Amino acid sequence: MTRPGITVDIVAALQERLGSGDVFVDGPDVAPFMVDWWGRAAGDALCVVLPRGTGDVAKTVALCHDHSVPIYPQGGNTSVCFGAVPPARSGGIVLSLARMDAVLDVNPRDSAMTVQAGCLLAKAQAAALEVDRLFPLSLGAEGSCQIGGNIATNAGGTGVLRYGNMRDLVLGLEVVLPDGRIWNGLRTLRKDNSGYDLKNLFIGAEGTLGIITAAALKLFPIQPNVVSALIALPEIDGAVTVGTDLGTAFPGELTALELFSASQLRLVARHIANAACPLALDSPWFLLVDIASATSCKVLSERLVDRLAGATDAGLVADAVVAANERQRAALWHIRHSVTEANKTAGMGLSHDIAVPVFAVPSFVCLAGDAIGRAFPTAEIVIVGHLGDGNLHYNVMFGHDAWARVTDQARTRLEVSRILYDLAAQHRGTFSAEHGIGALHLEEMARYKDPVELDLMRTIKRRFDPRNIMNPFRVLPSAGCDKGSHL
Ligand code: FAD
Ligand code: LAC
Ligand code: ZN
Repeated sequence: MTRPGITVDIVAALQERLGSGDVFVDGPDVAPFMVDWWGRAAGDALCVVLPRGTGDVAKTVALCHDHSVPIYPQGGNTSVCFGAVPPARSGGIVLSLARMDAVLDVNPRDSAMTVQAGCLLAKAQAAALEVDRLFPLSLGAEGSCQIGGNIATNAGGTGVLRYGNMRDLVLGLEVVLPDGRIWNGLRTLRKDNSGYDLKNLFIGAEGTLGIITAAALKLFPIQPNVVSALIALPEIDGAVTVGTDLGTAFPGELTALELFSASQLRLVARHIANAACPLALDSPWFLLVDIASATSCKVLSERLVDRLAGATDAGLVADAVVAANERQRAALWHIRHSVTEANKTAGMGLSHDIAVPVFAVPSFVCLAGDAIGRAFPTAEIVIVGHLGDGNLHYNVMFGHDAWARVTDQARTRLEVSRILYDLAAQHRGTFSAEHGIGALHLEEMARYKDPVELDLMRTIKRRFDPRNIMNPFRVLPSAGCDKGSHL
């Protein structure tokens, strides 16, 4: 990328404005910022800036704006679609929020907390618990991902069914705009109809419209009793029926409804310590459910067992285990939260993050299984998903050796994704449910997005960031371009 506007030594100018201790140029301090979580995308940058506060972010952005230097915002760098690392020869800077990790305020009387964007998700959860409140976003990367990254990707995870995704949990934001101005929208109001709801533009924008520096978040009462169960099912159709039935039987109490294929549980057991499935893996499908309530665990368990007995009599359930204590419950969730790590270790997983309406999940799974099986008979289909949200992580797995033997890997990737994304589109679904676009799905944006929607998005981007310095060539494909990852 050529940026004719760069006339100053931007690194020296940043070091002068911020201090050299906040601007890293090379060496081991810099390397981790350049490689994505999968280890599949690597780029480079002029430097990595680690601001200590919003003022530092604003100074950095203003300087980059004046000289048209691209900025690649980075949170915990757990993006699974190459969104947080710069491309090769980026000519830009990485701006990491890692040092801005403070919990600024936790107010149980307002059911709200305010944190800096670099606050780890796990730290925010713990701060809420300290005042007897719940911050309900939960996902496998919670020990490494940051609130700013969660907001920028509108993260989902396992609590969406009950609490919504990140967009539903944000009350207010502070954002440094692409020209260096600070927008302070850090309010905890539940109601504010005074004009456009600007915060929603930045949520899910993946750093293309500005840098989130702080956020006000919603807190919830803690449900004191939680019962978890793992359920084996002979049919995917039955999984949807059982899930819907549990939603009806436990209104407002069913907080998680997670789906696994048996192949996924086998893979986790093989690659992750202490993650063996407590049920025999001779059924094709499994559900992990959480039911959380003020009702006692004993009563919840009895109601759940009753309901599952009915489903077993109807032939919908093959087997089930209800966790008898907190240790068993944690063991079930350890399995769930280990899937991504296990899949990364297992081989080359071509992973897809599709969503379709919940009722259409069985049709999607059957048609996709047939099509992938025909086209790639040696690949293994490994599925984990947030069934309650119609969101499947559909992995087509090749062993490391098998993948090395694939002669045209790019073509294979494309063929696999085309099958799955075309089918998702036919089911009125999406090719990106919760992981975002990053640099990975630009081609799909061009192919599957309504042209009117794309046009509106480009208009917003141009208005906010006319110099195209904020995470350029992420999220939006260049006009007229229907391919190319810009990595
Ligand atoms: P990064 O990866 O650093 O960045 C993500 C994007 O946001 C990039 O475009 C970056 O430029 C931008 N960004 C980061 N911080 C800011 C900021 N302060 N201001 C503006 N832009 C910013 N996602 C789900 O939705 N559900 C899951 O269940 C889930 N599970 C996961 C499990 C594992 C093991 C892993 C590795 C990832 C998982 N993810 C999941 C994907 C990922 O989106 C989330 O981990 C998380 O939301 C990303 O946060 P981060 O701080 O790591 O952001
Ligand atoms: C999960 C990630 C992959 O649900 O989104 O585990
Ligand atoms: Zn997920």
